[in-house]
Amino acid sequence: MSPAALSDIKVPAPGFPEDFGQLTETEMLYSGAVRAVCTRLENLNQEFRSRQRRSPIQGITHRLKTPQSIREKMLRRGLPLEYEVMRDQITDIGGVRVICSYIEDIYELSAMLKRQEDILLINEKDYIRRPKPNGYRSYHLILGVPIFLSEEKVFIPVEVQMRTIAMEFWASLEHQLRYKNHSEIPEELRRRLTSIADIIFREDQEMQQLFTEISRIPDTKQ
Ligand code: 0O2
Repeated sequence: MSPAALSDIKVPAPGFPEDFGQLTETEMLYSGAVRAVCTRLENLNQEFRSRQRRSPIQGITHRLKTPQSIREKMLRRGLPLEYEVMRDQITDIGGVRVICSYIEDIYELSAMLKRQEDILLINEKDYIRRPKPNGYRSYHLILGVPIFLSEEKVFIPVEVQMRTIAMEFWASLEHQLRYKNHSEIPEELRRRLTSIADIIFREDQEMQQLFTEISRIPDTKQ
């Protein structure tokens, strides 16, 4: 995989999406890219399972950002509602979330994905080593995924979020709390949320340590 600038990514420009139901070309491109990433992850999981007799991936989910949510994000960032701007600036229209068993599985799987030569690495954010101030932890990759059309190859950006079961537990509840509560969450409650994220992370580290130690015990059953 080679690093790429977003400007290297070529996507046809059919117009700004009003509704993915009507805009089949945009939907087709992004959902094709998302499916391709899911398949590659499933293949890696299968290989891992056959070699090490365990699955590093507990679950994979995917989604396409709705046109309304794309619009809101662009307006929030003060961007003009134009297809080319959306294509170049909004890199999480196609999103894949990978829930892993252990922290090290995330790094191993992301390294395997990054080694795939035909995928471009557009961006990488390690919110596990450098969590967000609110405690959010996850490993984000923005990949440029090749899609072969009848006459050309285009690269479509897909955001891959990789996190442990514990990180997912925190992120999904925190997301719900933020969206449920339209008013600002008071500082004291935000501090408590951050402290829960830190506690959860220590448990993740403990589980990783336990796993590593148990893996070193010789297998007498063989
Ligand atoms: P949704 O509803 O999940 O689609 P940037 O301009 O790069 O700083 P961007 O594009 O938000 O900002 O990138 P970032 O920080 O990598 O976040 C991308 C996605 O990660 C978000 O998408 C969320 O899904 C998730 N995320 C980031 N920060 C948090 C957080 O504090 N809590 C939770 N629960 N999720 C987070 P969207 O578009 O914001 O939302």
